Amino acid sequence: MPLQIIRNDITKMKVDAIVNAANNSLLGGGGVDGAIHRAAGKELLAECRTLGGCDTGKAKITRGYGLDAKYVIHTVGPIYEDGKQGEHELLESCYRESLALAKEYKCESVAFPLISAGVYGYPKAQAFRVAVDTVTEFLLENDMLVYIVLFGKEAFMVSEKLFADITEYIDDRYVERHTDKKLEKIRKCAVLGSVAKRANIESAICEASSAPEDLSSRLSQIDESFSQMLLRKIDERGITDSECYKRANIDRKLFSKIRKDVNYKPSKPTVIAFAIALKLTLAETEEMLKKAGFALSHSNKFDIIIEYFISKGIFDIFEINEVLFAFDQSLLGA
Ligand code: AR6
Repeated sequence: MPLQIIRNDITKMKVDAIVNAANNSLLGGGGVDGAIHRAAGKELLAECRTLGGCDTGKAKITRGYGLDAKYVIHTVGPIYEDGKQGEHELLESCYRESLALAKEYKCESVAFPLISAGVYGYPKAQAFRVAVDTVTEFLLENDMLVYIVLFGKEAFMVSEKLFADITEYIDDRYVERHTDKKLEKIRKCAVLGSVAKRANIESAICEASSAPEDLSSRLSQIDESFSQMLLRKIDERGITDSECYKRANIDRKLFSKIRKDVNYKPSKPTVIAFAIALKLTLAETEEMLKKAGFALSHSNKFDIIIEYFISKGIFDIFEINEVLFAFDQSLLGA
């Protein structure tokens, strides 16, 4: 099941468990720790007192009390010095140990803040990378919905170089279209054209329905559906269904719905998520989008960002989602 990156206050998350960036005493503090204790109430501190503290890189679990979450998993991140004191391994361990506890307590959903990325000084972009990589590795073997919750304006994770490249790519394709009056006119004509086209299609449908003997032969000519195309591509790529939906950051249940329903109508981000998982070319992506009634256009940033990654042959859905997130666009997958 998938990884979601969202912007929120973690104390507001309706999940089975939220993770707390605690200290070795487990007796509360500032930052997210303070916010969680305030929202959960005094009983949380009372239970924490019974735990005997926690080592750095380890995790302990309590109930959630006043929170919407059933549990709080308290983990202690490393204090960042210079990156050479085992900080990376300790931080990875925080995520692994927390996820293992969540699994043991049969949590289906869990939300993490960026451990160590506040008072403990871990550079935010690096802390984010560790979070995404460790959670992704866990999700390859386990079914769980994991949120990485960013707070306030934390949208720093995309490297400056990548950010600049994509901004330029967007500018080249998007701004030009929207500032050039001639092109705008052409675009409007195209829209009118498509209205006319639709009118033709509608009249064709009317004709078809007024001639029922013709209808079944017309219907038999309908193209392969989205779901059929998806399953065919999975076979052609020689990957398993689960490899495909995991790479697409798609929930197993949604995948089996698509598998069972030949006429399933997916959303645009879902189609693109599968296109990325299957490493389709731009032309193949367009073809798959068409099956679901969509297209890529240069008049929105989401499409241009997707086009950027596909044309560069970068098919890491989490990397793409980081960028989409940084540009305030919908994310791919569930
Ligand atoms: N929801 C989500 N994220 C938050 C929230 C919130 N309500 N509040 C802060 N963050 P920090 P650490 C983000 O300092 O670096 C405590 O005093 C914040 O922007 O809370 O692991 C403990 O008791 C940052 O990205 O935790 C320890 O002594 C991230 O949460 C020490 O701080 C972690 O920031 C732990 O330091």
